[in-house]
Amino acid sequence: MERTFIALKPDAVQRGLAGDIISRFERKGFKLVGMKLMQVSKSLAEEHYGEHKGKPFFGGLVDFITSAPIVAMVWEGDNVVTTGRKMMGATNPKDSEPGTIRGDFAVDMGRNIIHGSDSVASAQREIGLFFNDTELLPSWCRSTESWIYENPEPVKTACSV
Ligand code: D4T
Repeated sequence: MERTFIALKPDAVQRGLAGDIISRFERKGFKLVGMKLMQVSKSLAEEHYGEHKGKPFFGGLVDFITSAPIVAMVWEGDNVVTTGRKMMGATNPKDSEPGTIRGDFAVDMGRNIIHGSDSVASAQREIGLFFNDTELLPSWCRSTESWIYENPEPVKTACSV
C-alpha cells in the first residue's frame, strides 16, 4: 500500500493545530503507521530541502523548520501521496482553497503549517530521512478496513482480536 511523509511544521505545533490536522487524515480513512514529535537538526533540514538550496528563501526555510518541534508522520492508503497533497492545498496559502488544510489554517507562504511528499519517490526518500525501520509499523490490523475499502488487502483484514 502507498505511503507518504507528512510533517506538521513548527507553526502548526505552536498554534495547537496538530490534533485538528491529524484528525483530517484519520477521518479521510488513511492509516497512521508512524509518528513522532521531534526537533529537526540543521543538517536534516538542509538535506530534506536540498532541492531549494541556493534559492533566496532557503535560509529562512531551514531556520523556520529547525526553530521548534515538528510532528513527523507516515500515512498509508490508496493514492495517499496525491490525495494528501490535495488535502493540504496549494503551497502558497493565498492560493489554497477553503476546505484544504492550508486554506483553512494558514495565510503566509513561509508559515504554511504542513509538508507532504510530492511523489511516491519523494515519499520513499523522505520517510528514510526521518524514520528508521523500527519506528514504522508494517501493516497493523485495523478493524474498519472493509468499511473504507471495497476490496481491502487480505493481510489487513486478517484481524484476530
Ligand atoms: P513543502 O515542501 O513544505 O511541503 O512545500 P511544497 O512541496 O508544497 O512546496 P515547495 O517544496 O515548493 O516549498 C518548500 C517550502 O518552502 C517555502 N517557500 C517556498 C517559501 O518560503 N518561499 C517560496 O518562494 C517557495 C517556493 C514553503 C514551502
